Amino acid sequence: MRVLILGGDGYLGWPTAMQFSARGDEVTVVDNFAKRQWELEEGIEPVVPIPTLHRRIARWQEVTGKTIRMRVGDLCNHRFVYTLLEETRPDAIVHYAEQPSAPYSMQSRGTAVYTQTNNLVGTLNLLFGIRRHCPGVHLVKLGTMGEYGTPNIDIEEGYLTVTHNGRTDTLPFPKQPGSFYHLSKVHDSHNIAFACRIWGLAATDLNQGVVYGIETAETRLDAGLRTSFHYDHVFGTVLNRFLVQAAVGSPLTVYGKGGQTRGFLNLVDTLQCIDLAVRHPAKGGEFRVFNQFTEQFSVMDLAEKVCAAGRRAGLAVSIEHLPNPRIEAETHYYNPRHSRLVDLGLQPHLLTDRVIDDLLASVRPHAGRVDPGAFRPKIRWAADTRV
Ligand code: USQ
Repeated sequence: MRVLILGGDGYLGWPTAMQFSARGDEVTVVDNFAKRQWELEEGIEPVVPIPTLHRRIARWQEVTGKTIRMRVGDLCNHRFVYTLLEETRPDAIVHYAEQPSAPYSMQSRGTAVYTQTNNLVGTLNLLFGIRRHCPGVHLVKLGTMGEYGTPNIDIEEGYLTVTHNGRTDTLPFPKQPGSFYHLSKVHDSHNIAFACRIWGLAATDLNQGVVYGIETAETRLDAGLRTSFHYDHVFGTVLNRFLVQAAVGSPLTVYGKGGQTRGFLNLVDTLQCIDLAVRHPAKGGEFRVFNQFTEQFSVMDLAEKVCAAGRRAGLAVSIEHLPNPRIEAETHYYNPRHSRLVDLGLQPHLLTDRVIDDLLASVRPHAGRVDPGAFRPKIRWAADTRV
């Protein structure tokens, strides 16, 4: 199968590319290295230095004998997208190539406009490129559980059947996202659903929860194949941040009460879900939605798990409740359905004590490189938001 991985230099994109290549698929990765520019802007670095994509691809070839092809370019340039699709003729496209940080999008008018322009225009160019050059391709698009927000009812997988004034229909589940980034994913979902409806394209929208973890079967093969792992207040996600904070003896930064509950999944399960979605494609005209996470936790549940793992490892770990820089419910109902990927065969790797101990052990050797100044949140949703 010919697979195109958009955003192939990133935390999820690079391990995904290696997994498909390892299984014998013909893989092309695409990136414009925008994330490396955002890191420079924010003055932050991944916990371990990440070699260039060129060097990682060369290393992959040395270690496995397999070839990953690369195209450098920006999806916001439609000519680049059209040429890419015309020349590679993919069977499946996995689309990660978006600005993924909620705090980054809430930093200023400029970063909000950039996030939505970058994410929406890139995806729109892709949809037009698919229609023109490969209308039969299966588009697997990374969305987010954050599209739904935290409604006071059960969250379904994409659609809700509603009876109103005696009539019944199945409609897109209502969306109440919590940042301009999460909103960009909602707008993308609408654009992709529309393209499926009017042009008969085939797409799977993966509403993914918060990912944690640093290693996959392929990153373990060689230190030069590592993926980018962030612990800073802009790109670091909550459990990854807590693990690094614990490793260096900094208090865990719980925002507000910590009752915020989200769906979570291990990086290795992200790869499993992508593989399942690609191997079981949506049909022409279908806009298929899966909720992609394996279990749910509150922020305090995670902080307590990391404290306990710290104790088992002989580390003194404490929790600090910081004023919440975000505007979000700190105690709320949360019950999203997530059975469609399990129906396809997903076998979850859950967050057991053993797993969390291994995660902590894998970040500890890098403690000397950590900048504790990157832990404290500096971007606020309101009040002093720069305009
Ligand atoms: N939080 C803390 N302390 C921290 C960091 C975060 O209490 O040090 C809290 C946040 O306030 C929030 C929750 O933890 O309530 C999750 O925050 P996060 O930064 O881990 O995740 P989020 O901003 O929601 O975004 C991340 C990814 C994004 C993806 C999303 C999935 O950056 O790309 O779409 O997770 S989901 O959350 O399900 O929407």
